[in-house]
Amino acid sequence: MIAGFKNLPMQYAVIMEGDAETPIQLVGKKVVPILQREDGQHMTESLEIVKYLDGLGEPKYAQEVINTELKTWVDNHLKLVMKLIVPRFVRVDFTEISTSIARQAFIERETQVFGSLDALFEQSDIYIPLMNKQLAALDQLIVKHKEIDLTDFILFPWLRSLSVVEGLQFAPQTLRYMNRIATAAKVPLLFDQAI
Ligand SMILES: N[C@@H](CCC(=O)N[C@@H](CS)C(=O)NCC(=O)O)C(=O)O
Repeated sequence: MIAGFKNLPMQYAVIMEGDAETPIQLVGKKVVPILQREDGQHMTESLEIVKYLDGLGEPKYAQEVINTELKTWVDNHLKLVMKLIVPRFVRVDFTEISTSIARQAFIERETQVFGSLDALFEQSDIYIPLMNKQLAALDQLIVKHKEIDLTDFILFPWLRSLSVVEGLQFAPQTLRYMNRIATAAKVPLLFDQAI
């Protein structure tokens, strides 16, 4: 998101799911994202990376202002969001799971946390109406959020993830917000892969 907002000349490399060796070599643990800076140092922690890259020039997009209502919305509904996105993420087309070995590694890692992902997918009929209710409530909060700040780096990724869920109803202001941020950050939504 931050690289897109700021038009930073980044080079991207995908660490395949299941590849522990590469991140451990770079930063000593199995984690993404990882930023290699121009000075050769590596950074982890997405929000720290955002703040570092934001500091490289004007204009600024990641001012340390957090809209607490939106942050609370995310915190309160993250478990529900995960129940909807995880059983779909293992099925769709992401580069980091584009080999059968990587996809299997992802399925195994998520199954350890969530149990049967097929069973979770089948429970969508229960979770989608619950999520729709919370998305309607979100619309009331999102209209009050005007400027881009650190909040958007917390909220938008989850809304983008939810765009992979067929049958969710994003309320009008939320949909407008998602399209606006996706365009400005050059991070496409997932509606075309929705299942
Ligand atoms: N707080 C960290 C969380 C990083 C994180 O949990 N990354 C996940 C993927 S989104 C991960 O690397 N999980 C370990 C794994 O893939 O084995 C951040 O925001 O960067």
